[in-house]
Amino acid sequence: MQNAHQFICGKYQLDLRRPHVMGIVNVTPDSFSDGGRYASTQLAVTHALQLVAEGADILDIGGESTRPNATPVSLDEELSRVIPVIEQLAREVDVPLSIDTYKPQVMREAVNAGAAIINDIWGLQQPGALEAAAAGNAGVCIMHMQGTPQTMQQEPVYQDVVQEVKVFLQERMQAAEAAGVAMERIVLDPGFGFGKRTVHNVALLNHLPEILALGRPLLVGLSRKSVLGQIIGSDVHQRLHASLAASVISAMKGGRIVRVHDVKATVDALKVVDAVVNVGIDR
Ligand code: 7PM
Repeated sequence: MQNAHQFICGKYQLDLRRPHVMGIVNVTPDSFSDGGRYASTQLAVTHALQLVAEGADILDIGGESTRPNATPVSLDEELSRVIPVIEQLAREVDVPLSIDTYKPQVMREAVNAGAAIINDIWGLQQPGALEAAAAGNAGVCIMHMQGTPQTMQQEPVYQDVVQEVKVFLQERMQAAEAAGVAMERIVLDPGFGFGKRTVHNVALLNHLPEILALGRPLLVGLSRKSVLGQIIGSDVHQRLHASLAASVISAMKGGRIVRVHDVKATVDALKVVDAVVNVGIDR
């Protein structure tokens, strides 16, 4: 497939033949002090700058509204969390900023503030989301989810998880294109942990190449997720090594962007993958 590795997002044109690392930046109210909005903005910005120093290629900024089981965050609250962070980072770093939201108005204001990627766990299914994504020139990550964040882990059922995720992503990719989002602006994400049991997550990772056949780069988010806890039997703070294994497998199976908490370790691991896959082809 021609240019299946090229990802256009805002002013950036990423060559995803090298696996890219997306660092996670959560903007949450600072529960430990009374510092208010300014303090949580500065905490998030400082963390983001650290991730860039560690080699993050992309930053994913989220106001927590998309986290499974999270208390829903109002539109105004989400905007007041993420917009100041995006504005400041847009001035201070030269990597694409991604906004993790499903709300069309957050998409629009984030892009106006300097975001180059819209990361939507709802796959642009909310009313107005397709139009909001098409309005600017941001890249878009379309993710698969079965159910809703409140109910999705109750009893996820699939006949054929790989095929069902693939059909969904194909349909949403076509809907985005019909709405005016150029193919080069789209990446796809199987949505690990979003309405999937361990068997489903493992099957999706193993069969990533089938989803890659849709012709667009794949983003994979497995960092610290409970599927890894299920496999290794340890809590969320002891999942670094399992997360690195997942990133390496993802990249070797064709995943082009990995969304992670632990940037430096992931950058190092993926340099080894790149050296073998893209550099070690001579013989
Ligand atoms: C609790 C459970 C807290 C899960 C946070 C999470 C993805 C994402 C998230 C992903 C894309 C997390 C997740 N996961 N966006 N947002 N892909 N595109 O681990 O896999 O951060 S939230």
